[in-house]
Amino acid sequence: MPKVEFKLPETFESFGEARKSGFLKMKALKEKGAGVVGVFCVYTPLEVFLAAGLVPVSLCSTSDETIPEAEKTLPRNLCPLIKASYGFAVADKCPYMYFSDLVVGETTCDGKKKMYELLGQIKDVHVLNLPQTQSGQRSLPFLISELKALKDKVETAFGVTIAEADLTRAIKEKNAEKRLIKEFYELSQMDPPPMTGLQQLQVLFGSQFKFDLPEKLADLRQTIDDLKEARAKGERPVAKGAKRLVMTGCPTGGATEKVIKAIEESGAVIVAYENCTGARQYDREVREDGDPWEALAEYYLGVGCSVMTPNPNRLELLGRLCREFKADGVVEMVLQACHTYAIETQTIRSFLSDKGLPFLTLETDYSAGDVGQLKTRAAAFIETLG
Ligand code: BJ8
Repeated sequence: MPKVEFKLPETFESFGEARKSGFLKMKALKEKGAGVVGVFCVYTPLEVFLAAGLVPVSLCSTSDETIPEAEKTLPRNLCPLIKASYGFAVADKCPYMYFSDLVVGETTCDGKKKMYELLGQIKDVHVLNLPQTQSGQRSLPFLISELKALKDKVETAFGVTIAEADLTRAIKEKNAEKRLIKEFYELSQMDPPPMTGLQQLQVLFGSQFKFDLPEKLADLRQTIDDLKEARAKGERPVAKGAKRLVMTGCPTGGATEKVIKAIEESGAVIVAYENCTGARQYDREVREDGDPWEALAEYYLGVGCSVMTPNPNRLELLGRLCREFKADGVVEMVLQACHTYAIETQTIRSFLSDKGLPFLTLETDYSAGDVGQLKTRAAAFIETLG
């Protein structure tokens, strides 16, 4: 992307630094007696922990730092996200894991399921069982009962009681956060967008490590306002005419920023993330009326992840993002050895081909070894967009 002079709003930096500065904030929270729950996946219902007055946190899983440690136990030919998650735990290098009183895993892909068994030998791990399909009559009641089993576990582990009113309050709080994050990333519907895809990702990723909700909401609001003001003053961080791409696939952030950099250094811009770090997590809200356990189960059952079969919700969201963000094409990132996303690529390819949207899929891991190849492939794809 051609270099354009642009002064970043200061709040952007606070999001970029959030994961690191969050370590100290978490330490301070623990010293005040806070209960901490470590999580890995977007299927984990954070509302349950918030309702119990606990602090949920995303555990370290996005760097290759501890993969050699993990490979002493796990097979090398395994998704880097799973190896990194386990490696950080056994090497005791993730402060968030260290501070977690309870870790909640989920039965998403096979690799994670089996890794949680090993993790259970060093931490208190509760596994949330998920149905494998969103369709049919049995999935919703199954998930409701699993959410209630999680409630029981939390109540026992932390000596608390979760009343329905607490859960409804937590649902409303999370919905307010989702609305604001959506308002933030939807700014990139502008042409040209008011931020690069890397800047957008850093806010999305960093927002997971701000634990004080009112402070997080205030920072998000400030970031939105600053971006609008900068735009009104004529700031243009993205060149007019840059090809607009939607990202899809496995979770992005940390080591996989290399994929975003390869694309944006080749002249295109990522306008939206369908991935878990983005719209897959923030596009919808949990219903605020009726039974909160049912509402929660409906919401989580609707997450469009490739571990579900079939997975129509991913197609619906991806198609909508492409329309709303006026995409010129779609790039998918698949982590090495992630079978569900790698196979679902075929469905995505034919879905986008029917819409006449160019599609590139990039398989990668957390190492820096393929940066040159990623750049070559991204540049060649962007050139075909005209
Ligand atoms: S809701 S995308 S965070 S499962 S670990 S499936 S990359 S082989 S992370 Fe995920 Fe939840 Fe779905 Fe989102 Fe593949 Fe690796 Fe498995 Fe992975």
